[in-house]
Amino acid sequence: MIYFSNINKINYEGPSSTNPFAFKFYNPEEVIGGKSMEEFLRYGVAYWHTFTMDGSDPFGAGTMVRPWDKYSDMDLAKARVEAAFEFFEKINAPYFCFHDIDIAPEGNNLKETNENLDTIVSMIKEYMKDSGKKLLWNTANNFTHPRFIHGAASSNHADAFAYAAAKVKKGLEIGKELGAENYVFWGGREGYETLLNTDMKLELDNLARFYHMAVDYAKEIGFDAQFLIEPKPKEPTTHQYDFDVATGYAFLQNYDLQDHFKFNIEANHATLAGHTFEHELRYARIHDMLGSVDANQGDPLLGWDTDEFPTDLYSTTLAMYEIIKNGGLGRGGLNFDAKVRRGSFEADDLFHAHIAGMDAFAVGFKVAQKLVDDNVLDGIVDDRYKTYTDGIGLDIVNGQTDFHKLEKHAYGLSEINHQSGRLESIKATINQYLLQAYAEK
Ligand code: XLS
Ligand code: NI
Ligand code: NI
Repeated sequence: MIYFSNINKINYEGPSSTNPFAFKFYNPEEVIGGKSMEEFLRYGVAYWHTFTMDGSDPFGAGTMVRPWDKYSDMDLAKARVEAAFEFFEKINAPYFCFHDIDIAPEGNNLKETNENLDTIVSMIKEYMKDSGKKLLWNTANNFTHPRFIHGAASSNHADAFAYAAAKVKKGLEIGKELGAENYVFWGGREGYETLLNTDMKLELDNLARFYHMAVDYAKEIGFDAQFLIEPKPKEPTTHQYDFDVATGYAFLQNYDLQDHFKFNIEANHATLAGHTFEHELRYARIHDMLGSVDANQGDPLLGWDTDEFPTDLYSTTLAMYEIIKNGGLGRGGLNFDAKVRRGSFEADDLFHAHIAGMDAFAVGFKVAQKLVDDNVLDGIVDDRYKTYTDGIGLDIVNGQTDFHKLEKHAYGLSEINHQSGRLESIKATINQYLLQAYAEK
């Protein structure tokens, strides 16, 4: 069955196109910095936001009008697979991502749930074979069902821990079956509501035990995907243990897990943590821990994870700068963990939203590559830190000094010769690059 019958494959038509169903900037074949946009950006569609969610929010019922909604249960799950692959093809995204419960309904018990999953997974496998679309990552939803009321691997209840483990075990098997490039752990309820009833030490230890068992099981079944932790500071918990990249990295190091994981960085989670998107990318990159990206954006006027489609070109440029500096995302990609607004309820909006996001990162890629090629930011940074390239500065970075020598150096100083940080000039230059990238032609 065809679900988006009024829409053809979305093609690149260039910046001056007025066709709403065309890419203005995302040209899959265009080579930038030696890689095609398609190869480098590795776009992925999030199954949950695009095919599963209904637009409900804490204040109102679902609004989405979807051509597959006439079905229910397993028929609905199958219809969604058909619709999803039609969508991947038409939007021209090479990857997709899902949670277990996005693709198949839960049964009356774990066994039934897994049977439902098996049916849908074999269907997805066929569609993948025919279409060439690939699974960027899958994950287990260990937060929606009431059994995870107090968390999963960090639950106070051992049975919840076991149930979560069984779901991840199945998830790893599914990942292997479908050739997933990565496997994601987002700690939806891995945190606490209040310290008053929480054994933080036990919860952290258990979370680490859980991850170690997952690593062991993946090894046991020969599933070689990159494991990813997706940090988020809060929501739905008041404090989530993998608060941000720095916290997550310290956790991984504490528990000797750092060699088995990288990070999946989501823009809106970064801002919820009080960071910029590029801060999280930078922190991961300089520690060689940047694995993949959940591409979205928050609303500065709302305090929660609004998961909007990314349209802010300044942000996509600075994000792409980090990704280019990282040498790309390796096995990761740019997954649109983003949802259309509740008022954008028509099926066509799914296309408009993805076009907007794919175009926004394409612009970011092009502008950031130009910034790299012209050595704009590196030049500024090199100049700013030049005192570490000789004299006392070089001694500091080479570990050839101590407090005695530094004191002696300080005694000899009358004033410190600072230079301006030139923030306004730098921002103006970035604006210039943003506008010039498309003015040239
Ligand atoms: C929620 C998260 C979630 C993860 C996958 O805030 O972003 O969607 O990406 O569980
Ligand atoms: Ni996410
Ligand atoms: Ni999120």
